[in-house]
Amino acid sequence: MTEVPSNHPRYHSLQLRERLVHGLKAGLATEAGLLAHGRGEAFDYLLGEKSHDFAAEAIAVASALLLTARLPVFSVNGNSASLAGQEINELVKVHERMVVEVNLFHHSQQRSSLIANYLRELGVPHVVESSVGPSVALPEIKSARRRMNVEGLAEADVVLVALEDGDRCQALVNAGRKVIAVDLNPLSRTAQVAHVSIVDELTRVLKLLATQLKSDQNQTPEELARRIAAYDNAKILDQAIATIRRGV
Ligand code: PTJ
Repeated sequence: MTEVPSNHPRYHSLQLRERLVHGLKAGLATEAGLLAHGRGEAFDYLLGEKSHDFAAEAIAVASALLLTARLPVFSVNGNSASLAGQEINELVKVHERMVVEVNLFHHSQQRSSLIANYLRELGVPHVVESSVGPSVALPEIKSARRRMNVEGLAEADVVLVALEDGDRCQALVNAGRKVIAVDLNPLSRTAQVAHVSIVDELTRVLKLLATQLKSDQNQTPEELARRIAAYDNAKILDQAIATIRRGV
């Protein structure tokens, strides 16, 4: 790993790059994942590489949805695992009912199992793979990604996706799931079709979400439901786009 001096002005961004390169070498991520990361970096640069109020508002609603869900599932791919394995582990520790399901765009069984085992070794308690064990097909999707594990996505009512492709996000919405998406690009189809779009960088989001879940644990279901009902995702996306325009 390249040593990034901690006083470098873009230390965090460069560290994330190193995490992804390491993930690629370890077989967790793909070469295409590097390109997806570069796109994310560009949007993060325009957003000032910091979390904004529109992300905080979306995170508060995400927390309410995840806490009131019957079965919350976090759909994890190679980039998410490489960038944020530790943050995923910390998140599920504060919301123990959350299932982590490995679901890949560029599917190979070897990589899926490698990611699942990597997360288990970090301490994530409930990891399943879309491609292992009984599953149900997600309508509209033709590739291997259509599989939904019966212990996870098949039964989920609330799904957290990160760095997701638009087709699958749309298919999950059409299949009745409440979808929370983490995506730095507010114009992406994923961000546009999700119910709650968190326009912010994944590792920052997961830390903020863990803190929010902790502080919401004693909120009443009525208060959480009020928060969800008052939320307007179109307004959040507009604010993110306006912030990028100002950044330019
Ligand atoms: O591991 P696999 O095979 O499942 O593949 C995963 C990738 C990410 C390669 C695949 O899902 C993909 O190609 O994704 P896209 O369609 O390029 O979408 C990725 C989106 O995530 C883009 O809108 C990026 O701007 C955004 N993004 C990239 N890095 C981050 C991010 N958003 C938040 N945090 C990031 N670190």
